[in-house]
Amino acid sequence: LSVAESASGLYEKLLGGDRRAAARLISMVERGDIAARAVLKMLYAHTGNAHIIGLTGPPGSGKSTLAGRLAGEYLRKGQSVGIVCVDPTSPFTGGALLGDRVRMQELSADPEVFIRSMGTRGAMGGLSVATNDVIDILDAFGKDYIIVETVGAGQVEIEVVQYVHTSVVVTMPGAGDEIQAIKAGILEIGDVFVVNKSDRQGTQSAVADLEMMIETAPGGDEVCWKPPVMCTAAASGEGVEELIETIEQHADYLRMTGLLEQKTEQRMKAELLNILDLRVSLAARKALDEEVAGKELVRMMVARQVDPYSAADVMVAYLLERAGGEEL
Ligand SMILES: Nc1nc2c(ncn2[C@@H]2O[C@H](COP(=O)(O)OP(=O)(O)OP(=O)(O)O)[C@@H](O)[C@H]2O)c(=O)[nH]1
Ligand SMILES: [Mg+2]
Repeated sequence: LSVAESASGLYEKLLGGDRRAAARLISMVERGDIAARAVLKMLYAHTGNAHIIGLTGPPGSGKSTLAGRLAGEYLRKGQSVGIVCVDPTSPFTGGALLGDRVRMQELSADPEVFIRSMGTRGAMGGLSVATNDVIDILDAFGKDYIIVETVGAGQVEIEVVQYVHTSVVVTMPGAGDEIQAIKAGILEIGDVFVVNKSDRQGTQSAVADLEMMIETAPGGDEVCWKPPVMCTAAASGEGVEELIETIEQHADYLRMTGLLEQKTEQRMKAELLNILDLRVSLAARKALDEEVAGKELVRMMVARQVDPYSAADVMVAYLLERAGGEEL
């Protein structure tokens, strides 16, 4: 089977609603198989219809449980859902779901839900690129909602939030340190805040803390959307319907204000930059590790005949020269 043949075959099947084709393509993306690119190129014209929801927040706050509940609720309303779990702290899982995500496993049997779990990839930036690819695949596959769960705080989380339309930050009562962490980084990126595990003590004070932070956040006055703080008990499903309504309101807000287009533009730019970062750095690494010209350059640096900046000039010119080729 030639690559071109299987690419268009896969493309046809995927658009025809073949789940296995979608799963196959996603696995290719997860493996970093560049043959996926040909299909992704064809699929792109069919993307842009899904509403993308991000779930971020401290470990154990209930993001996966909430994702499952949201998906269940959307299904009940006759809408289809894809779920992507991005976990930069775990090794590449090959799409397997972690053992504790029982409810997710249950859901994954439903043909209208599609769940994938993405772990760390070898290359820097690879996870962001792969995540974006999977979002595009699920979007082209016709999912109405795509839920992206990111585990753990940090750079990846903030990066992934660039790809979502509505960013939901999930925390829980009594997580004082976690709320501090939110204050430090995630406050700026939340469109909706959720205090999950509202069946536990301390829910009201967690809500008050968050509301206070939002109130005093810099720049808060100029925007029309004030991030609401909501309560859910994902375990029992309480508050999930209200959360869905709020997500809908945020989607309407984005559409009415033209912010949706702005967000999309931002996402496209980030997507392109991520791909470029990855490809350029991979090509540079390969040249330095394996090619005569690259090895020679390093040798000259060792001999103090070339400084790192001049070496970079040489390398950029070298890479640009063959930028039209397949390798970059
Ligand atoms: N009491 C209570 N427990 C909950 C609720 N929602 C989730 N949990 C429990 O909290 C634990 C963590 O839930 P997860 O959904 O795995 O949390 P998570 O944020 O996805 O966790 P990581 O992906 O590991 O960061 C599980 O044992 C859940 O059963 C809730 O509303 N109330
Ligand atoms: Mg989880």
